[in-house]
Amino acid sequence: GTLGVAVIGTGRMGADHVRRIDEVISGARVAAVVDIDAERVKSVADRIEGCAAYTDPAAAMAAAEVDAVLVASPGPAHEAALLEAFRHDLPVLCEKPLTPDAASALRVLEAEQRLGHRRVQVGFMRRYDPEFARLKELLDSGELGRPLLLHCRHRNASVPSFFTEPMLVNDSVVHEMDQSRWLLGQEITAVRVLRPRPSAHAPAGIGDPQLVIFETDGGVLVDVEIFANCGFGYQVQAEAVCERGTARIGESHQMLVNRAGGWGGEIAQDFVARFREAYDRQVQAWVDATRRGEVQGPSAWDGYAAAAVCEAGVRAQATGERVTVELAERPALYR
Ligand code: ISE
Repeated sequence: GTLGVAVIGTGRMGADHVRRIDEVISGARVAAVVDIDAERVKSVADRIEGCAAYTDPAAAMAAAEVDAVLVASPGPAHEAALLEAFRHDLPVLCEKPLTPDAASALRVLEAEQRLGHRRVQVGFMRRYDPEFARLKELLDSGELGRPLLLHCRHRNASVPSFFTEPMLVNDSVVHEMDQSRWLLGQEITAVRVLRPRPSAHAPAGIGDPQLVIFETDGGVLVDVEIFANCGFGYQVQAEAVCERGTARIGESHQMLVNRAGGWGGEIAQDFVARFREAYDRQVQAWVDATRRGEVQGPSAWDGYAAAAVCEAGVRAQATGERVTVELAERPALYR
């Protein structure tokens, strides 16, 4: 039957997932919404037929109508929500990050292994973006030979006032960590952060932009331009440089407009717009797999590996030094 989903967190991302499940996705419905803001969560629930409002995730997960959980609360609240979902043995789509640091991510891994089966898909939605999926297919084909370099650009038009310099790594570049691991099928072994003279428009307390360099266990060098306040739009681009050719994504100009005296295209202004199709495909794939009793996509191990690289990245950012990444042994459940 239809999957009853409890969405935890009705902020920017959670509210967009509520809309997506209610209006776009087939096979699921929003059976419950959870937020500490009682007013906000009630106003969200009131707009959806048969949806109950909660301020306590545990109460929502205990409800008979809830078959699965989508965690879209702030990163520090993810561990408690995931452990509670495991207590009810519920499938979870957990927005990135799995958890903000390696130690808490390992606690989630250990708890999931005690269940004896995977329950978590992590919301690294770029894997579901058509352009990234095509790039992965091309690299996997071996047609261009071995990847040597991966150039990435991650530009935000602007970031919220609460954004901090470590969030550039933990909240933004975390996507390039997962996409690099996924595209290359390799682990990240070291991180460096280099800084140009900051933009005059850099947000307070943030050296903006920054250049983050990953080394991988396959010998590839990844460079990531992270630009929090580029001012002109939201752009995510990647170029793989291989032995026999290169492949570049994120350049598509959907619509070119000619008008008096000139021509031009549009640029998305935020990630919700730029990755709308990726989010739709990610959540639909999660609902379909869950209804088949399967778990697919980025696992809690991928969430842990990203958390470990984030910790190294924040240290590299603060010290200006090359910081190595030490990962725990990869458990059998995630091989
Ligand atoms: C945000 O949290 C995201 O996940 C977006 O994908 C990213 O582009 C943005 O920089 C983050 O703040």
